[in-house]
Amino acid sequence: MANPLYDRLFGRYAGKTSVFLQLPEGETISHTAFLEMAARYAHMLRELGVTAGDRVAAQIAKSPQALAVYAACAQTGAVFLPLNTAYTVDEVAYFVDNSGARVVLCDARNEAGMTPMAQACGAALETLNGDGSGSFADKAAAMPTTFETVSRDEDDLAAFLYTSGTTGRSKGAMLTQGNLLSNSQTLAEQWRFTSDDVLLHALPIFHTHGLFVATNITLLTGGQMIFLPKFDVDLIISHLPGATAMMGVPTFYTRLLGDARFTKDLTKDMRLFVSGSAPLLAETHVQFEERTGHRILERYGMTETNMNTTNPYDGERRAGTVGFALPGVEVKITNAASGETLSQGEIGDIEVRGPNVFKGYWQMPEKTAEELRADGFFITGDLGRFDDDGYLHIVGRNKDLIISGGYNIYPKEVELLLDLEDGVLESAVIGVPHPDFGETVVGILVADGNRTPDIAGIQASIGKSLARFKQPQKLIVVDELPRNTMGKVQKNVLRKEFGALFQD
Ligand code: MCA
Ligand code: AMP
Repeated sequence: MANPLYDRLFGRYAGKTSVFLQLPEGETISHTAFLEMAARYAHMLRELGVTAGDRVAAQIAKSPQALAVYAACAQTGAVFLPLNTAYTVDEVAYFVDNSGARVVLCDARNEAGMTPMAQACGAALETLNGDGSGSFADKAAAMPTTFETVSRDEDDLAAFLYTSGTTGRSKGAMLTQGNLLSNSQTLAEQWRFTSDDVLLHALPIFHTHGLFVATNITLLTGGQMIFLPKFDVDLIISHLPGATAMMGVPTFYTRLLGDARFTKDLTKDMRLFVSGSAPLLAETHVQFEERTGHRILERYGMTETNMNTTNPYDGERRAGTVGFALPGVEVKITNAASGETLSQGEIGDIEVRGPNVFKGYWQMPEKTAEELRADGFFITGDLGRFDDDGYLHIVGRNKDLIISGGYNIYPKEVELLLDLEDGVLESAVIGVPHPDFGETVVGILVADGNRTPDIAGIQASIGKSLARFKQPQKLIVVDELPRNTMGKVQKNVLRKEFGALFQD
């Protein structure tokens, strides 16, 4: 009876008392204690009716317990569906309904708001809080500390991660055990992770970066994680001396550079800083090296594909590039419409194929067919080119996407809500440069002529259904939107006009 994901990430530590997690206050959690917690949770999932292939949705704070839910899903063969804690009940309702989740885990503070939604979707609702308390943990305490692992194979689904689309409707990216394992194995080798590593973990664990890259690599190689509840400069500074590696989005590094305590001496025992999820400015690269002597290693990935390319561990880490295709991963630059591969140096669509590429979007065969070719190449929606030395440069996006502090916002989703507001004829949502988040969201409105849009009222109204990070930081009323001869809104013109809004 085999279950590659569980066996290779978790089961291998059976009986091992070595430290797995260090918590900010100094407490540690051993591999054995973690496995026992996961086994109890696996029993709980079974009690709640979960069988192999069922979806378990979790909108819970980052904690060792939240990680044990992931392990419990692997052990029971359930599909883990982690959700951003910033999502509103409306947003969560869509994911629970669309995925057909059998169980929903939420923070007790959100229980009242989530109950009608869970009932309507026919899902069992339990609570699990950031401090480890909650109905799920309470009931699990009475369960046995071992669980017979459910047999699965590499082609079975391990997780759904929802990613929005240009239509504004989120799609559940189906990731298999093999997708996750092959990618973390390759990354661990490329980035030289061993059991001696201590990873300073400050990313959320509801996205690929914090869960499937940072956590899976550590589990695969037997190191430890200093597991912080979130990114906080003071916490990072106090824990850096005990760490060997850190992974982050560019905002982590610009915030650290903004603090005088972040010095060469503080980072002297570190061997690796990785950046991804959004473009790292070349100037951040330079400043970081000047300050610490370390060169950030930038890599490129997506929810649908895990990681695709990386700068080299040894050799030049070239600023403004995302390096080379990972071993086993093919990357090509194409004319996406014709599918034809372009010549070296030309700018085109980045397409990717390999064991890392997902199975498709849950119950959306037509969307899957639009982006995943029959020959296995996935059309990323990113635009790039290879330079003379083969480094991949991401030069733009062929998709209308804003990345703010590493979180993705699809303008269409925000525009659909803005268009429903009183006094609004139409809207265009754009991303503009922001010193902290890289990009931030701005909404451009055209009044319908009947009444002047009430900006504060609109902000409050969309805030009821839209996560805070997706809400426009500014709403601006204009007479009309610039359009091309085809009638399409020219967002590049808007981005140029409003591009300096947040510049110092
Ligand atoms: C928080 N806020 C944000 C963001 N985060 N607004 C815009 N964009 C954000 N990313 C809001 C809060 O709701 C709050 O609103 C205000 O900003 C200030 O909050 P603050 O305390 O400063 O924020 P924070 O808690 O420090 O969070 C910033 C952060 C965090 C540390 C950059 O967003 C973060 O951890 N980002 C990482 C995301 C990530 O892991 N991405 C990987 C995706 P108010 O004050 O008004 O209430 S995976 C992926 O993309 C692919 C696969 C890949 O390649 O990795
Ligand atoms: P997500 O859908 O959250 O997985 O976001 C994936 C997108 O993040 C990619 O399609 C890219 O547009 C962007 N991305 C990830 N890593 C990088 C990077 N190193 N540089 C530029 N963009 C990146």
